[in-house]
Amino acid sequence: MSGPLFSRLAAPDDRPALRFGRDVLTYRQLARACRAYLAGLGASPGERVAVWTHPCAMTPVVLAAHAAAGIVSVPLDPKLGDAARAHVLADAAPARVIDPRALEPALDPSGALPLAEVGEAPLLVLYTSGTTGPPKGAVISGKNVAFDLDALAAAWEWSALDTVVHALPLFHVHGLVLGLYGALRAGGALHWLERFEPARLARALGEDASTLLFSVPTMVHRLATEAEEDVEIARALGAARLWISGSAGLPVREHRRVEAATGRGILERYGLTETLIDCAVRATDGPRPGSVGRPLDGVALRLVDDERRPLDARDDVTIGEVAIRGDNVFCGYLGRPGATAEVLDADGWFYTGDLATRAADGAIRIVGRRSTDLIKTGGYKVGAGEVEAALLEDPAVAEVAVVGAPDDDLGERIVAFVVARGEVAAEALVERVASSLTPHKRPREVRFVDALPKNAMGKVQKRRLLAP
Ligand code: MCA
Ligand code: AMP
Repeated sequence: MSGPLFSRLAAPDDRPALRFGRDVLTYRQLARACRAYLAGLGASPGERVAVWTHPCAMTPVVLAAHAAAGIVSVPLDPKLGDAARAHVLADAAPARVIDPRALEPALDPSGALPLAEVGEAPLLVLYTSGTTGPPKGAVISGKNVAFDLDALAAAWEWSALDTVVHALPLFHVHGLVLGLYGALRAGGALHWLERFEPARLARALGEDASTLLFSVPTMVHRLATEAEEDVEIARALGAARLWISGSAGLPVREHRRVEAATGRGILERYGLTETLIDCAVRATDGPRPGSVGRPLDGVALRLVDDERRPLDARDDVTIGEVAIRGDNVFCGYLGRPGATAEVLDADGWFYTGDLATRAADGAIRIVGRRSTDLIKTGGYKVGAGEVEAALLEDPAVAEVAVVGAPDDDLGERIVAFVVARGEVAAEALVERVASSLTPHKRPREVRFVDALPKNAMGKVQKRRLLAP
């Protein structure tokens, strides 16, 4: 794999590259905006620069400029709370922290954009939650990104004619790597919406001839509800060339609702921050509700048992943990060789923690997760441990157990079971998590209990908390 990540920026023309609100940047304008920004930044390739990913026009410009020039981005959730921000900034130790809202958009007409060659060097540090402890920085290389995007382009017949439309945050793989980098690597455009509103998303789909709609299941659920009530929205959703869902499982029920309301289907794909995207239903195969499709070309996938021994079954029944090997697998967790060794073995296999079955044709069905301590809510991964630690900061909280309860809208809803040792309001606990971690990690429900169910070893039995 060689050449620049975004080859259209090497010979920029007047095709649209980025659209945000009323702002449209062509490739020529994007190249000039990147050049002006990079000249002011003065950072060298390989340097780590953190970016507050505020929903503003300069955020994708800054992130594209870094990726093009080989500067390592550390994208930050703009709603990060105090404790989480202190952790990430100490852990990543970026040379600079950029707030794109403070940048003057400028176009520099002189010279060419300095474009880095795609290689093994890091391009991104993405913070992702584990079962315990604070989030870890997953180090992703340029090769990881380029390989994965090219495999996805093949799977979706993704080309320069396509405009990606999404309302996802730019501090995770989905919105950033697939949405922004993917659109630019294909030589097409990204239309980024600053917030998720079904009617605006539907309108945006009507503004370009060939669109790819990227969504998480919570968005699909809400779009289906709107489409059932509004024929214009249904028609707009029906007109997208492809509608993709990922970041969490899309219930078959939601596939059916969308099909009934819009007459079209949704393609699912599956991945993780550490591996980028691993499996996708192919555009040529059409929708396959309940399945995330076959591994991408060049991605090796195994199902393994509890001892990490490969299972050969292709019966769509036998369940194993998904393990992945390929150029898409990350470089490791920043500064954490021990944590990296737990998930990445000496042969290059990455153990995902996801449980799945495999059909005769290799298509994968994700059926669960090894740990009850990882929660996917609204497509965001949240570690029960980090929420529990935040709640235990409250002196009135004696004990706490955080779990993900099934939720029609969010997939899973964060529920905190709290044993209190004094007066404390549920709202105060919710606010504590929102302000120390980030709002999407806040419990949606707090249940005060006299005691937590424990086994003979004194370990909290979370599955019993969830039992009806
Ligand atoms: C609410 N808000 C608060 C509080 N409560 N602010 C401060 N304190 C509080 N206590 C604010 C929120 O910040 C937000 O502000 C607004 O109120 C609504 O928040 P909320 O109810 O949390 O939002 P929601 O309606 O539940 O959001 C649903 C969503 C969101 C839009 C679907 O969950 C989302 O964007 N999900 C995308 C996740 C994603 O990109 N995952 C990819 C991970 P405001 O309205 O201003 O924002 S990458 C990955 O998983 C892999 C690689 C993969 O496969 O993709
Ligand atoms: P993250 O660490 O935020 O990148 O989340 C990765 C996790 O999201 C995976 O380990 C899966 O549990 C989940 N995930 C992503 N896409 C899908 C999907 N299409 N179906 C089921 N789970 C998914």
